[in-house]
Amino acid sequence: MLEDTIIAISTPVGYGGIGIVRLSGDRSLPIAKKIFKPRKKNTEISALRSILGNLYHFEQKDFFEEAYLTYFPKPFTYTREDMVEISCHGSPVTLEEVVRLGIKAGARMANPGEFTLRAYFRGRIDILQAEAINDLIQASSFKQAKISYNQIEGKLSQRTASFRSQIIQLLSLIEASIEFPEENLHLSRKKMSKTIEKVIDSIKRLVESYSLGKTLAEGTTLAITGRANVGKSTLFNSLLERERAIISHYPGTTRDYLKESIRIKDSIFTLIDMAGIDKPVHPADKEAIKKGRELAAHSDGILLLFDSSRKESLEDLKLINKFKDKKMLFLFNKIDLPQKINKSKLKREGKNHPFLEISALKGTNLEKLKGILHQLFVPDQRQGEEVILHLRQKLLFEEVLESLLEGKRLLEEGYSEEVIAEEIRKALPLIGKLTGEIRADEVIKEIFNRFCVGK
Ligand SMILES: Nc1nc2c(ncn2[C@@H]2O[C@H](COP(=O)(O)OP(=O)(O)OP(=O)(O)O)[C@@H](O)[C@H]2O)c(=O)[nH]1
Ligand SMILES: [Mg+2]
Repeated sequence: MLEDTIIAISTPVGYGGIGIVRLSGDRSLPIAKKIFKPRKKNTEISALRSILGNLYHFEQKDFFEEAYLTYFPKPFTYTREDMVEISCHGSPVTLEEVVRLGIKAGARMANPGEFTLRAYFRGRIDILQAEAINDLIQASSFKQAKISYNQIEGKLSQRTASFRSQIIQLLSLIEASIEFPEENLHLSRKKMSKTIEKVIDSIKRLVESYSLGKTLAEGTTLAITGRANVGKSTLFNSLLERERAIISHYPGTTRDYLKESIRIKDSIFTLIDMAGIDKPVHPADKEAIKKGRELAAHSDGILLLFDSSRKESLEDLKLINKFKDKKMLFLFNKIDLPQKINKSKLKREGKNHPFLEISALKGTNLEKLKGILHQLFVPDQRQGEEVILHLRQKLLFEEVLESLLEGKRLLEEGYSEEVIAEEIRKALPLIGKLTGEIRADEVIKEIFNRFCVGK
């Protein structure tokens, strides 16, 4: 597998100003030379320089495109192998023909993420860095892209390595006291306890950073719910700044749900507009209401709308109760009209849920609403601290944490050093799994399958 020379289009599918075909492996240059001919006859292809030339069709025996070729000799390349990049116009048919000819000349079509997989197999990057490369490419905000860039540079890997060395240090401290029990036992126990607490604290913070990581990577899903006719679709459209949903003064206008995303500052919010949760009138309402309840229950948060130009009803109270355990913001809509709703009663019913008065129609307080949404749903990033973006990483760090916490407990309860050491040592293979030092084929397959071909 690793001996093959691989080839793929590295630029996105579709038409573009420029398209790039990449090769990696020992035969990259000889294969590329069959397709690419320098414009100036007898030009030596020197390393790390773009050379102008033409693409040669060795089956049809003629030229078909202008191109630049750049040769990157190993070992200081993306994959640590010899690499070649051919850039020409971003025409899908031409690029595909280049790949086809490359394969005819001895290359193999690359699998998704195989260039990066090679960088990992050849030890240039670890799994944390490989994950970060894909994160950077698919980042939904600049903030997330910057976090991923730092991880590609190795910040998270270094942090993880420092946990490992602190744990090893701790183990040697414990082992020393097994071997020389006559040394000041009390003192060393205190020292052990301090060291372990320090590591626990840093790992805890890292685990906590996942809530920000998840928000940045996946965005926040908000369900706009409330009774029929309260102005859900009007709010949905106003936040999107376009007429996406149909609005009418008849209750029951929206039946199928609508889902669209907006960006607030550095984060993506996916808004769901849905049918009003009310007494069904039409047979289709029943299904729509059921769907609405489900969507609301699975969202990250709820915008519960009330029509404040009308008296509150039992249905409003039911809705508050139904979602009281979720992150929820009360929105008193239609404040441009004479107010009839008993806001304090509803607020009391909702206990700690924040609220805001808006007019979805006139746009009153919508900027404020965006600010509150960001504040409520996007956790803060601690200055200079790493953020983890993957559940895989979070779960493994949590396991590390568990074994350290258990070690700490055993230490405090006066268990023998052997027992404590055995518990703490469990953390080491977990760290190996995190960085990919311990290779789990399933995990690797899953990670690299998320990549595009050509990366
Ligand atoms: N005056 C005023 N009218 C509003 C406001 N928001 C919505 N409306 C009106 O209320 C009516 C219902 O609005 P929609 O956005 O369709 O309400 P909905 O909650 O989506 O209704 P359903 O889809 O039927 O559940 C329309 O006539 C809107 O113009 C507001 O802030 N002020
Ligand atoms: Mg609607």
